[in-house]
Amino acid sequence: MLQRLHYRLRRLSFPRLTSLRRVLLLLFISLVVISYLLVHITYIRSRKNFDDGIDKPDFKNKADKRMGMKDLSSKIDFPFQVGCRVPDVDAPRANASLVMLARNSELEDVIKSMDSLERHFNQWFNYPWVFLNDEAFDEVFIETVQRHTHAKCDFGRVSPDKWNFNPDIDPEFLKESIESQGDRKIMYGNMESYHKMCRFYSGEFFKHPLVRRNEWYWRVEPDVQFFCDITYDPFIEMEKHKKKYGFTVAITEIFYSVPSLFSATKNFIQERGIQVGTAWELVAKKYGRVIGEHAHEYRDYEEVSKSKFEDLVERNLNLRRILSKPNKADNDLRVFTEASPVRDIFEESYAKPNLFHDKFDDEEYNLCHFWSNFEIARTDLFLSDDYQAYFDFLENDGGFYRERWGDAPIHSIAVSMLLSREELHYFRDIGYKHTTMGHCPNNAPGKQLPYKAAYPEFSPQKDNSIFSIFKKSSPDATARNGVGCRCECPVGHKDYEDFSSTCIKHFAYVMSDDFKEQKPIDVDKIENKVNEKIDRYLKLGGKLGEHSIKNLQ
Ligand SMILES: Nc1nc2c(ncn2[C@@H]2O[C@H](COP(=O)(O)OP(=O)(O)OP(=O)(O)O)[C@@H](O)[C@H]2O)c(=O)[nH]1
Ligand SMILES: *[C@@H]1O[C@H](CO)[C@@H](O)[C@H](O)[C@H]1NC(C)=O
Ligand SMILES: [Mg+2]
Repeated sequence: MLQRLHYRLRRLSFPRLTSLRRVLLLLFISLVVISYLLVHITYIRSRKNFDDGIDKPDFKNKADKRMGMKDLSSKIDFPFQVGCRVPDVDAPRANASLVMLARNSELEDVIKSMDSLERHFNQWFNYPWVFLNDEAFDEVFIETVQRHTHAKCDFGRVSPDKWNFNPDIDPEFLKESIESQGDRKIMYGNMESYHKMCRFYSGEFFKHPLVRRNEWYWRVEPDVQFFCDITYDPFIEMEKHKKKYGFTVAITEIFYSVPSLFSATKNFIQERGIQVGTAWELVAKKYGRVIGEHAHEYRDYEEVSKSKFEDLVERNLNLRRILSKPNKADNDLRVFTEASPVRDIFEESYAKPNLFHDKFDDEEYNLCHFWSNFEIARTDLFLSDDYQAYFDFLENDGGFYRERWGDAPIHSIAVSMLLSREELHYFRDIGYKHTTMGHCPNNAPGKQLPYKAAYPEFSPQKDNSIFSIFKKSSPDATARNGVGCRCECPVGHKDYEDFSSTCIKHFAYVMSDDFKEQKPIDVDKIENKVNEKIDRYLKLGGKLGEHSIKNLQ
């Protein structure tokens, strides 16, 4: 056997090399070895920096205006832990499970998610896993999954009557509706199973005995990754801070998947007499705020800043004055159009085209939703009479097949409708990725601790391969406002906070200390104020429309 191997190797050996070639080959090999060592040392160094917790804030970064660099904390919501703590492995646990819906065929991706969550969190906390499937899990699935955790695993079957659409729906109509969404190229629109999955996660999920047996659930999906160590118990912290729903990523929904979800919701709110709370502004965009005699001139400008709005008022008032002058000179208008800094208003339109109207009572869905493939939430929130009535209402509406309503926008609209702002939580410190999108926070400067595995298979040596440096990079450990614990982000990671920031920006705004519910814009009042300023400007010798009077005291 060995001899044969030896023989084969000899046959493979190089032809005779000239001495020059030998030298070149030697040089090449030593180059490879040296660069290997260099990269390795840098890697170990960067790792050591984390472990020693010697990261120092670097204030030269102050100019960086990216969302990811901002402090998003407020009095009502902030990370439960900035940086690391020593996991309290003996503390009492919450009444909670980690829950994943999966098919037998997804085993590999299921394991990926499990390994990642076990490594970054559950090795210290040992929360039980629950797996759900609309078919029976096979032996291989059950055995393999159990080998990847020290915690208990339970396997549940979703019965056909809970998984399938109501048999009273005309099957022809159902088929046609779903197929037509494929024709219109709505992402996943023509996959019946996808519609069923969304419907399941919207309502039946919470009623499953293996979910409702717990006060809390952490939803996990196959093929997700965690980047930071979660060294505290998120359920216990949620409880302590009276939170009911937590997320890691908030992005905008594809409009065409939910064209009538919001108006259906508004119907439900009216029918059931729901009093929406302070969280409603997270999803509801309000229109019709402009009031006053000349309100019609400003309907499309509700969104512009206060100072731009005043520019508009000033322009209109100037125009009105010029046009009402008994002997107006051509010059009056010329000054106004050529020299005035408010001239650009003529060229620029602040009004966004409103092509898709889902408006109802002057409100519109802003399409923001919490990505529901990660959720840490109270089960009873979704088992409440109000939520279940909402689900039944949506079910009767038919949007789960007529359109492609996702469980993410439904959960998001529901928590915004039923909760107050204080009850929502952004797990900004949890680095997370599914498919192409994700979040990986900066590490908290000076608040890192050495990593200590709870089981040998998670010891750092196991993960010390030279190649891991090409897959991971530690995010800027000196960045301002970092919150993460030992985060290692994929090389080239683009954070959704920086690259798809509309919704998280809006969330941070609604949660901020100085957030106020949007008040009406009273044009009469603004006109009076601006008119006074124009009068004063003219008295000082100014010409109508010549300068913006904004900076006049
Ligand atoms: N058991 C079972 N699970 C399903 C079925 N359809 C979806 N799922 C589960 O639900 C998860 C989400 O479905 P996906 O099709 O991945 O939907 P998604 O995450 O919105 O889409 P991607 O971004 O493409 O991953 C899957 O990973 C499965 O675990 C199904 O028919 N049966
Ligand atoms: C966990 O919570 C569920 C649902 O609220 C409850 O029925 C159950 O008794 C609780 N279990 C324990 C051990 O407290
Ligand atoms: Mg998926």
